[in-house]
Amino acid sequence: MKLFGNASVTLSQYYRFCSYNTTDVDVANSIAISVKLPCTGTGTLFSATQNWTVNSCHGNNPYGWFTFAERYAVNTLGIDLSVYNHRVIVMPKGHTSFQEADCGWAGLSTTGPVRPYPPIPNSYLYSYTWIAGDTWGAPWLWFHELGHSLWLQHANSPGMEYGDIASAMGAAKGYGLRCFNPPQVWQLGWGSPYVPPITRRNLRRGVGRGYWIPAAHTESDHFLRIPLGEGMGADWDVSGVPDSCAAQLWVSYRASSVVYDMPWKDVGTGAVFVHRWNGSSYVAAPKTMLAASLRVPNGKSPSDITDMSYEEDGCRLVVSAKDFWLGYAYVVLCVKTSDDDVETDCGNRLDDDCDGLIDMDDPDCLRPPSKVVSPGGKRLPPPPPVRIPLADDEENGLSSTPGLIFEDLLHVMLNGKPRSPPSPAPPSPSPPRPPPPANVSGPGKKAAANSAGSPSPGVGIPKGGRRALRL
Ligand SMILES: [Ca+2]
Ligand SMILES: [Ca+2]
Ligand SMILES: [Zn+2]
Repeated sequence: MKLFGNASVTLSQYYRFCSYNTTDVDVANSIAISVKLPCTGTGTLFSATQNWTVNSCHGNNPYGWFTFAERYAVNTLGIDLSVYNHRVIVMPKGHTSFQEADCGWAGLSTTGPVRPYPPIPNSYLYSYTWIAGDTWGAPWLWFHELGHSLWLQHANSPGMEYGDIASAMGAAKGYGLRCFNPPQVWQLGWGSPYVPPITRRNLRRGVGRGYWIPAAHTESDHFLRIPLGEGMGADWDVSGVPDSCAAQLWVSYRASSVVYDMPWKDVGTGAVFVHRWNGSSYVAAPKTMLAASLRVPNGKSPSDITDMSYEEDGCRLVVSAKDFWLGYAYVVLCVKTSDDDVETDCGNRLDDDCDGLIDMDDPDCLRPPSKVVSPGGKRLPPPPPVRIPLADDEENGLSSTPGLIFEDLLHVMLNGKPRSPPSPAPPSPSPPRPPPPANVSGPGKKAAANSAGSPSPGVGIPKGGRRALRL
């Protein structure tokens, strides 16, 4: 049980850190038993007469292994299984040597509980997870697979399964262990928006609205939730967001902190993330999408992140990272007055293109708009997504086992996937800065920090009792 409680990096600490001390592994009440499976057997979760074999990881075979192990636990060992709501099989090493070639996954898991299926939120009984014997000692793998068992889906980036380095439900190119991304933190009930959800009611066309937001690891309630579809077509909607836009964006500031959340190698290196996720419940099926990673001026940002603003397609909403101070990032939201990327009206007192410069302050207004070809300091279009040949499991037709997520790719990432190069040395210290202002006008505005001291690092204050995962 060292993985859970006694090693230098443990699953227990991992949960406590990422959940802001609200969730832990119930180490004292977890058990591990050794079960020797026969090569074939009869009886699965779905049918007492269904045959299974250990030679295939497809179909209902993996469920048959669980049924056998559970019968052994109950009938031979006399264990009361009803108290164990997360059940994990650690496979023998080298399971691919006796299974199909495409069974080289690092893990499998049910999405939510195995029973009932489809999930009924209020009757979570237990989940099933399968961990490969060759990689079973990796806390990240457990955190990822058990994330599925808590309804989380993979964290993607455009065109890339697992492409979100902001989440343990993604993986690609990140440096170390990771917590989850804001929509997932929200799904798990581990954190809430920093200010009430920002809707069309809170936005005005051509007017930037700024927020100082804390680094994710310092506060459970650290992100902005922006449901742009809310209020669509309403009388009070003067936001300028096109009615066709229904995206929900989540904006956060994330910095490498301690071993359990290290997207980048150097502690303190951070970025503003924009996620898109239209889900509205903790069992929602859509996968989270990392829409943008933004460099934070005056902060310590990874060298490969160069964009400082992001525009959501079809929404005219521009998210800009503007500043950094004492662990907080300053983020500005602005809705363009048109689809153009220039200051279209030099006398309307609006920042038409949301570049932070209004009317004559904007160099666009110093020359005829028609001649403006490549305005200085403009947003660049996002680079094409980096595609590596990672196919979605479903596309490969590998999801023949109902309800299971096949981790074909995880073993690649666990076994010597090259890591990103170290970040460059931090820039020279910036001059002392004034304290950040409280977030500007808005419902439930919240002061980000004051001059009395820096925000304290470390995990947030425990909220309520811990929820235990029983393995
Ligand atoms: Ca402008
Ligand atoms: Ca203007
Ligand atoms: Zn997975």
